[in-house]
Amino acid sequence: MNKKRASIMAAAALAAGLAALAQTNPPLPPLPPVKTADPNLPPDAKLVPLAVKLPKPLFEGTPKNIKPAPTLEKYDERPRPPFMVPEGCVVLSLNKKVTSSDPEPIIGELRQVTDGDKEGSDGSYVELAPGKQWVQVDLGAPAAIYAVIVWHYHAQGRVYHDVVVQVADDADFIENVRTLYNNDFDNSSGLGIGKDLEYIDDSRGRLIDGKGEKARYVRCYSRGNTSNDMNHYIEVEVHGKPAQ
Ligand SMILES: [Ca+2]
Repeated sequence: MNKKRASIMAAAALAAGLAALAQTNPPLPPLPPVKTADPNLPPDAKLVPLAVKLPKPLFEGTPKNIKPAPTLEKYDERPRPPFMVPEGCVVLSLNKKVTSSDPEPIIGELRQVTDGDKEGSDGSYVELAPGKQWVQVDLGAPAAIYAVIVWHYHAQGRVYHDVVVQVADDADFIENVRTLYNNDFDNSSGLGIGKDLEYIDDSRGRLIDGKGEKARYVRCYSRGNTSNDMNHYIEVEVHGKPAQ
């Protein structure tokens, strides 16, 4: 094969490759709205999209350092779909009292978990000891909870393990404990087998449906992550309506 013919064939192969790429990767449509699964919503309830202020993203594209797994949700770069909740939801957690299984964090202070700063940079996250740890927000009074949004860490793609989010009537989590989210698929944290998927944390945080559960306390568990054994929290934001 002469040089000219080889270069024509290479160009044709490249064009065919690009065409195939364009065909297999059409722009994805926006994700449709998701409604809260509150079982007590009246059928005529007026729902509005939950307003969430997001921090600056610190990475783009699907993180390459995380291997796909059947227990891991496929990463989707598209904006989070509108989350539809009853009118009148507000942020209930701002500057509310935070306690933890690790009362003296390695980095940062517990109050940062509810200070409204969700940025991914150093200085905005709290680092807790390795292993199973939790942070807990006291809303100060019972409220109907419609969303718990958790930002663990988003300077780099990471999966936090055994993410369990619970609400309860009492600070010790003995009375009327309800689980909103649990992705501990092998019960390594001992809170029961979770059916939710693991996920890659990013600047959007993880929005967990509160389903209108009435509670005063919100507790978020984790047990290390794909980069190290530590536990990190940037912000836990609870949205809902103060109980009537
Ligand atoms: Ca914060």
